[in-house]
Amino acid sequence: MQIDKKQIATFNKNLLVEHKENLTSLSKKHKNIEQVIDTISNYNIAIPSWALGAGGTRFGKFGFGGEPSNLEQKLEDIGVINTLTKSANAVSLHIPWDIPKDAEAIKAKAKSLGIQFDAMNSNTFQDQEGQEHSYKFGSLCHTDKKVRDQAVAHNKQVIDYGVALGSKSLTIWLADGSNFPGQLNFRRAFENTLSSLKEIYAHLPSDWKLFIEYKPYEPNFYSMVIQDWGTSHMLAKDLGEQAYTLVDLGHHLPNTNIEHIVATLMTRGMLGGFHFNDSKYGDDDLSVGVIKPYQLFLIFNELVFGMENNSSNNPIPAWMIDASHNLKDPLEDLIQSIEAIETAYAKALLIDQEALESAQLNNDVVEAQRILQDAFNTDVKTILAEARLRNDGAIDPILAFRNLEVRNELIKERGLKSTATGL
Ligand code: PSV
Ligand code: MN
Ligand code: MN
Repeated sequence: MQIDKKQIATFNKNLLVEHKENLTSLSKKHKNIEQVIDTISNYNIAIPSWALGAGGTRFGKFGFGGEPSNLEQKLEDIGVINTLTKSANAVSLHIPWDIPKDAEAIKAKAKSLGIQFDAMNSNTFQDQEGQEHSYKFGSLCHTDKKVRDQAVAHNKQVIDYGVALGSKSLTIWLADGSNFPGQLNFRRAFENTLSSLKEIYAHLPSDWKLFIEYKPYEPNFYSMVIQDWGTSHMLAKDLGEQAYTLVDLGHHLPNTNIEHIVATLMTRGMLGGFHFNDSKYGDDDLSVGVIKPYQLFLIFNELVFGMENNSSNNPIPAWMIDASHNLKDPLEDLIQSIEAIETAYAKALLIDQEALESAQLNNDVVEAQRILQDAFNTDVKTILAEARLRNDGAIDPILAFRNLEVRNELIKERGLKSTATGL
């Protein structure tokens, strides 16, 4: 299914007058509104190929019907999200769930939909059919060199798939760790992981980046080999200039100050990418912004500051959503996540950085808080809508999705029982 410009323009018509009125009144209140609209209208977030079906839980999956059952259909779904939001022009693929059997054809399909290939993801946390060695006791960290070699070879193959598609980065998330004290020698596991990563890194084309995720627990509940940003940072430093730390919001223990981690990594030019999600308890259990929107705003405050004061040459981070679960329509869910990310970004862009710096230099704590909260409490819906409108997107993408009956159309096209690969 594809939505065309005309359908969106017809949908927008009814909302246009009110939208323009809102924009005029907002422009009177904020002097840098044009700049914020411009930044948001150029902002894109990659969609994970594993979040387009019902999933995200190891318990029940309750299908929606019309799920994409191959990579081409996944690209079409991202095309729908992008046509509505104009903020999702990239896909992040997971191998072997989404092996591009005919890379040229997949590339052409993606191009026709205006979609690029963001970071590739490898999978050494599940055993695949026909695989010689098991990852039951780890992959890159494994005590047995044969298992490590197999996991390294898989990652190299993922890079090769990515090269064929025009991707420029590989994200590695490892489930490696231990469930019981004594099971694993921490130092040996770390060294094995480092030497495996070195082999993968050696296979990386010179214009690629390697992103290393960290996670404190799950699926291992006693120790994870790459448990925190410090470990990821150490590994990246040992590998070389093309390796970076990737921050996944859900991969922190409760109350961790993630914005502080972001600032610290950017100080050293080591923040490579982001996985957005939200959680009440842990990992990527919920859509972005549903639990801690203020935290997300504070993170974006650091990102905005870091991108504007970039003496460490931190690259623009790779932005990606990493959340999926089994209640909402996955496409509506992703649209809501995109809106939450852009809301936090737009609010952070409204912060009066000069005033904040002066409050900080004067140790005026009350004023600093007021500046942040003034920006946070601004309603930026109109800014987001205007950014979309200027790119021929929908003023209200969820409403458009529903008015155009996208899910019904997908069910008509693909049937009620189609299911997507993924978590
Ligand atoms: C598992 O925690 C996980 O959510 C990681 O964050 C990865 O990025 C993702 O799965 C896909 O492998
Ligand atoms: Mn992740
Ligand atoms: Mn995760």
